[in-house]
Amino acid sequence: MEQDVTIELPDLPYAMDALEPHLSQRTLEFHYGKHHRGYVDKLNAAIEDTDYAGKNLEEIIRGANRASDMAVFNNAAQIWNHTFLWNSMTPDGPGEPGGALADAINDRFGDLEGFRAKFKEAARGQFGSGWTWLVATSDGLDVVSTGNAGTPLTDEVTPLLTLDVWEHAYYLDYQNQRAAYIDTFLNDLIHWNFAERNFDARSG
Ligand code: MN3
Repeated sequence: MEQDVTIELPDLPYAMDALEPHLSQRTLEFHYGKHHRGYVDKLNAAIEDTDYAGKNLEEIIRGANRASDMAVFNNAAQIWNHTFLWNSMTPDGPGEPGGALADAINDRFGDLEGFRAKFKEAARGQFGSGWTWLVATSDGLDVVSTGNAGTPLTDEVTPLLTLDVWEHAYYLDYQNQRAAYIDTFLNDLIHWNFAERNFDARSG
């Protein structure tokens, strides 16, 4: 019998060219259209006829991580991380954080510039491939990085924003200039309303 539930590639929340001139249509065509879609195709192939089939993405990530099933975990986490990435950026940026999140940023980082400096340092310092995140913990905010497909979804924190620092995320537009790509994210693309919604909805 065919599985009626498979993991699907979510739509991009904007058009392929919507983040220009900061990120090109060509980057999104590859990054969303090839890389993100590729993780979906690989995960669906990997979970076919297994106990993972029919589970949702978060269940697969949490279950696979504990079982050390790395191929399933890596593809599932990359799908989740990329969907979170697209939502962490907006063509209507940059804007500024508001509400309780703005207060939490000031408490933890001094001000918005302090947050940007901390995030940039972490994203530049991530060796090789990975992700940098703004997360809410039980004591406030933190900036963390995860290697490869790592995701804070498996930790006791609430992800608020992420930036993909794999080279495939920026190479077509910025070549090896990761710092310039990070600055563009921080200054032009961050979707603060998305972070605020995640912060206000946190459970801890
Ligand atoms: Mn990527």
